[in-house]
Amino acid sequence: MASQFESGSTPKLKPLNGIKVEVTGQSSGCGTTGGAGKSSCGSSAGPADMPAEIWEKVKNHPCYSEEAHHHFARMHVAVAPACNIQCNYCNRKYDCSNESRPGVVSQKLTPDQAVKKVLAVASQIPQMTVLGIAGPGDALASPQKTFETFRQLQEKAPDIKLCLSTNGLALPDYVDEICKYNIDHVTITINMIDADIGAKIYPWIFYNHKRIYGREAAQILTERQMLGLEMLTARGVLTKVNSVLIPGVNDQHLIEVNKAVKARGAFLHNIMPLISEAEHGTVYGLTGQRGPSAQELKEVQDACMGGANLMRHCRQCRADAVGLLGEDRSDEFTLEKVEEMEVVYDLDKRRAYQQKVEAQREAQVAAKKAALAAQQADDGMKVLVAVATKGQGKVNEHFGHAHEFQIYEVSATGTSFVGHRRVDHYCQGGWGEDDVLPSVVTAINDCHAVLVSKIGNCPREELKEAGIEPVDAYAFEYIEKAALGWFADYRTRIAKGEIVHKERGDAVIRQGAFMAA
Ligand code: CLF
Ligand code: SF4
Repeated sequence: MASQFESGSTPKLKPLNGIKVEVTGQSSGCGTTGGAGKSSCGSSAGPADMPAEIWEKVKNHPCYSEEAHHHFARMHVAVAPACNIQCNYCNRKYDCSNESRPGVVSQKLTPDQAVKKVLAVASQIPQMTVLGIAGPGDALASPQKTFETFRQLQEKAPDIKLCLSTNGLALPDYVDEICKYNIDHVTITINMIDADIGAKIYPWIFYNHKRIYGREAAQILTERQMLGLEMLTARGVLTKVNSVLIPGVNDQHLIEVNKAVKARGAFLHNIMPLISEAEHGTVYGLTGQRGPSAQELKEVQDACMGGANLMRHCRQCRADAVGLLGEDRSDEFTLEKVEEMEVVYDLDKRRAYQQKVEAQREAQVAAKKAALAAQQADDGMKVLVAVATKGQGKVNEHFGHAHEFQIYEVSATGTSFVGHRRVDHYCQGGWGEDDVLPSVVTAINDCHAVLVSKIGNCPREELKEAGIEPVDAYAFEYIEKAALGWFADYRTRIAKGEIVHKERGDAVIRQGAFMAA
């Protein structure tokens, strides 16, 4: 399939299966122009490197802008229970798309219930800017429920961006509807463009009223996905492609997928690790298909630099997630609780709050620029650091309270977000949990330092022994400023002969998330 189109700034798209598609308006976004495909663009860049109208669409979207994800929240409503394909990494007995916490029961909602919930969340969490429908099945396999929810929200909550996630099989049939309801952001999960590879990922699809198996199913799926992507691009809808990295199945192939989706106008490409714990009961889980290590994931992502812009801050959310990425406040908004809430959807209050957030975000960018200006000359050194944060772009979380660490690559030329690592809380009710510490060390084992707001003596010593420097000197500073400050100090200590720089090893991506959107 990769040979079906040519790379370059004006891709020539070969009709798929005899369907001729004219792609116009390809140049709306930086990821769609066939430019350099800078990784910063679309993930953290500002108006300087993208057209103003695209920046308007992405600047408050926590998934489409890495910078925004520190400040703005999203929520999902689980209105779409059915699915029209089977992925080997999914078992919806739990909660669609690889819910990794067996026993967690999400509430499936009617459109009316969903709208009520969105308004309740919007009134309590003013930084919630995006509503996504990401399952628990496929948003377009239950089109009435999905579009009825969007229709009502477009009227009742006009400042909330609408976002939809799909496997793409039904997508070409619903592009008009997507445009009709101003759904500006669509995610398509595309794991392959080669039906032989697809047959190892998808046992069947349900298409044109029948179940189709194996290679034939995968061929139809890839054609429909590419067609849907082209149609959305032609209509100016911002698209993100999610891919699940399955070692030995599609790892190297994802580089071809990246080129293919870029050529068809995808704005972002999000390569996520396979989650395949046996207890989830998925085909991959039961057959022992492993997920990638942190280094394997980063290698494929790095190999895609220069293609479609990359998203690396995905948290593989639940289909009913509420809050900042990596945070789950859905328990606060169960149907029962929403019923009892006084819901006041105050647009002015929401806007005022968001302006405050915007000012904070600008301060973060300014702090980063100042820290960069203070760096010594670049000698090519790059290291990873882990950061404990609970939002606002700051190092503001206690080591023992962190349920994830954000990983940044730091050099004299800047910082870039690499990913996050989930961990169990080290601190359990005031006491450090010794059993947990080794798993935290394994999760950030590729890092030279961990930046926290506070850390106790016991974990401090154990981290040092593992070769990871615990750092609380930058508590409550903006992350980039803190990381660059520590890096400058680290290099100074090396130059003075106080320490010796050593390479770090690989890290383990903890299984325990979810693959929707
Ligand atoms: Fe939801 Fe997806 Fe929209 Fe975001 S999630 S529908 S684009 S609002 Fe985001 Fe969650 Fe990753 Fe999805 S972090 S799983 S990419
Ligand atoms: Fe369907 Fe999503 Fe599950 Fe795949 S992961 S089978 S698309 S619900």
